[in-house]
Amino acid sequence: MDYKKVKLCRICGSKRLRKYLDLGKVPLANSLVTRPQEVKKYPIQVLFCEDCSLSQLSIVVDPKVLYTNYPYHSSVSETFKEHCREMAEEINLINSDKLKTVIDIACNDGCLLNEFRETGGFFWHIGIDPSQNLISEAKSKFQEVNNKGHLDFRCEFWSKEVKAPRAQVITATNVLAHVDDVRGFLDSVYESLCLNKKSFCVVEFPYLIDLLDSNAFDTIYHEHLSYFLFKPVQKLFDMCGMRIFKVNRVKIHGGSLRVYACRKKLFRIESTDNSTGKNYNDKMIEYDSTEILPEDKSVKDMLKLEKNYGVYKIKEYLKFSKRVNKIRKDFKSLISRLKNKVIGYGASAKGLSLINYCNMDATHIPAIVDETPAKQGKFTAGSNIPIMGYDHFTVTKPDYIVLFAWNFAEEMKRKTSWHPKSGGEYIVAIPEVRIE
Ligand code: DWN
Repeated sequence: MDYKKVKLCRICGSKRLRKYLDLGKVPLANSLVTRPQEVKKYPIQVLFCEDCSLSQLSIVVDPKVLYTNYPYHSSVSETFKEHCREMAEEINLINSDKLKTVIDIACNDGCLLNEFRETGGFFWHIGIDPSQNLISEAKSKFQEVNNKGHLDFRCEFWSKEVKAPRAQVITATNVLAHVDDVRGFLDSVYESLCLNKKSFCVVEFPYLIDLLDSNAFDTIYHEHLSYFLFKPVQKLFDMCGMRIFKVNRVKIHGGSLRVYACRKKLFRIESTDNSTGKNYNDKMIEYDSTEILPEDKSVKDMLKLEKNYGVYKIKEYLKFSKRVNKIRKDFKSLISRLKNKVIGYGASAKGLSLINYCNMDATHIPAIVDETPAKQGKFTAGSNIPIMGYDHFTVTKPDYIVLFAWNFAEEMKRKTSWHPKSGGEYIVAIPEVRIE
């Protein structure tokens, strides 16, 4: 069996898990195939923890199956690159050390570390990712030793067993939601943060309130094991000896949270005997990290916002589940009506999940254009839709383009600015089915 069932909440250990969404059985979104074929399907159900309010999938697929060869390349999107640049700049403002080590967990193709290299001072940066194909590419693109520093890549899962050096900054974007043992993951972050400096980690993940607000049920698939609110995440960091001192809402991927956290206790060395010039009596003094990284107002504001939303009770989620059913019906009927006139744009995991949730295939969507070379020439899993390069637009000149990566709609419309001029239009399914 390449998956296991979830019996206890992965944050608080509660057994009180209630199902609020069932999307049937679907293939793994990113397991693209080289020719049309039947593939294995796995259940998709979401459970709500009545004790800590974490939403989580009912099963965990073996991560080696999901990530050993991973076709998603984050730097295909210019918008994501800009996002990484802004993030690196914000982090450099909080820790302006000229010499620092940054570890990027789940570094994908090295997009974020490249921005640190370009915006920071001297460095020894390390990217860690379990996907062999991505690490090989990142190494050939970026690995270097020069007079400014050393950028290094390692193929490994970040887990409680990982052996990593200490770092002033640890970043983890779009990975916490993919992890089953979240406590082991954060315990290793804790171990790797420097003891006595302004050291912190920055963790970014899709925000459940944005998912509910925009009906983004297509972002619910086997890679995303958890759907986070701020409160359970704060509890999780606390359980791992850390404290969130700042949180931002950011627009990326349809709405995410960026949390900044540090060790609750730090250490400084105090010399008790200056007369001998020796350090025998030096002492490690423990102190509270709020002295150097005080809590920002954003932390209390975020808790207040969530409380007002009513997302600590299952009622909101049951309403969401009804909205999902309507979108599935509307999308299938619109595409069935226009089926000979559409081409998809972005073979995103969310798009391929949507297609499967609506029981569609190549008779509905004849092709999907994607600019990731690793996806081109392949077929979507289960729905067997061919994935084509950008040139396919020029050949087919579709009347309608379905934006399967609605989170990058602006960028995709910019890249197809010829399209409306030829009389065509765009279709999106999120937050509701519409032609725009
Ligand atoms: O957490 C995850 C996130 C952040 O990214 C993953 N589990 C997997 C992945 O999800 P996704 O595949 O839904 O992500 P995107 O970034 O919405 O996918 C966009 C797709 O569209 C990519 O295959 C790249 C492609 N694309 C393109 O061809 N031209 C994207 C843009 C912006 C473009 O201009």
